[in-house]
Amino acid sequence: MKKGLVTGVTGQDGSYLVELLLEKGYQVWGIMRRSSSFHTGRIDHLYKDPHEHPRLRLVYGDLTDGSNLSIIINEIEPDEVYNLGAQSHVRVSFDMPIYTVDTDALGTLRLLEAIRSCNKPAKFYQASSSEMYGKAVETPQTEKTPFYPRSPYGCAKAYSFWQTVNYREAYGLFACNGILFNHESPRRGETFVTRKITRAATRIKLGLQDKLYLGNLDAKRDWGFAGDYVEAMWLMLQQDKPDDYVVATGESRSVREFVKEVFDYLDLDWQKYVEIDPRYFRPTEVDYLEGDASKARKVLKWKPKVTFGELVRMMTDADMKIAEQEKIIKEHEEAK
Ligand code: NAP
Ligand code: F7E
Repeated sequence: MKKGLVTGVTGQDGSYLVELLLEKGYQVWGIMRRSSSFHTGRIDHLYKDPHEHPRLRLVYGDLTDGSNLSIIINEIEPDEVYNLGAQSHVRVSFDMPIYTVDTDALGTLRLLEAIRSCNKPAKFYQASSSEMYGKAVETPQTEKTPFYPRSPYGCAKAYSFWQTVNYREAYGLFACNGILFNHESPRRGETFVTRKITRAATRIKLGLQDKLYLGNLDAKRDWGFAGDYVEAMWLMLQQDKPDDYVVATGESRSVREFVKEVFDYLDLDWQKYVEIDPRYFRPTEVDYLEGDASKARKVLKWKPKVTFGELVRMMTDADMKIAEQEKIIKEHEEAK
């Protein structure tokens, strides 16, 4: 049985990747940070009943603690390591640049070092990001497009990208970068723009909220579905040779278009509810990203299955269910 180790197991992608690895018959270990409150909501359905999924185990660890990572890797001796753990919020990375770099850049290096010093080094997947293209020098972006990061997050991810390439070339590690463009789902963190919009719009529809405050509506992103993208991660580690791949839909839309699509679906006029709050602007913005995933399509035989419209409806429907529950609770409280 193959052994997979996932950092960032409690995050959006971690949850979809664990589902995929379990489906494929892996024994999976997830590295989880210690927290004062529960934060396993995205994987509870996989983990809560250990009889149902005895092949998923969680261990405490942190990308800022190299000795802990070494111990975990040496004990488990995984066949594949997926490094999905990160301080993944671009806006927050301007507020916490040192922590972001410690986790997202040095954290990767700590993990690579732990793998390199193992008797049987694992295959390695690095969660690289389209944020590395930043102020993009060409459109669409491919594996050959030079990086121009525009945030501490983007800079940290560019560092990790090159460390991954260098460990492959210097030590022969089977190490791959997936350069993933934005991918969303009903499990997306609520402060990323897509989920913020679907949460607010469904609450507005049910009278639970009056306004939605956003920043730059002109930014354009290539948005796909997280469930499709974790499949590309796995495929990279099943190839004969390690390499780097762009994973994207090839279609780019503005934040404004995303807002309109969601509000139209709910039969609401978005202009009545959306207001601009400069607090959400970034010191340096990434204006326009659009990926060219031809290489992944050709070599990995990967392609996205969920369309933009389907993604919007999937997220809005899921958030409508949450809003409906919130409304019941609110009415219950008011009736007391
Ligand atoms: P996410 O939902 O924010 O999940 C991040 C995960 O990393 C969480 O499990 C978090 O744990 C964990 N983490 C944070 N700091 C850590 C630390 N110091 N040590 C160990 N774990 C830590 O992000 P995601 O959307 O799933 O993204 C997964 C990865 O892909 C990230 O590396 C992200 O930067 C990258 N990426 C994402 C996208 C995208 O569009 N989603 C695109 C390109 C690349 P807690 O639950 O405890 O917070
Ligand atoms: O912002 C604009 C904002 O925070 C998208 C991460 O997963 O994808 C993600 O990073 C755009 C930006 O994602 C609000 O200025 C407007 O232009 O949803 P986001 P991101 O910054 O693209 C990449 C690929 C990653 O790797 C990251 O880990 O939307 N925007 N108004 C807003 N953004 C937020 N968050 N909130 C707003 O109110």
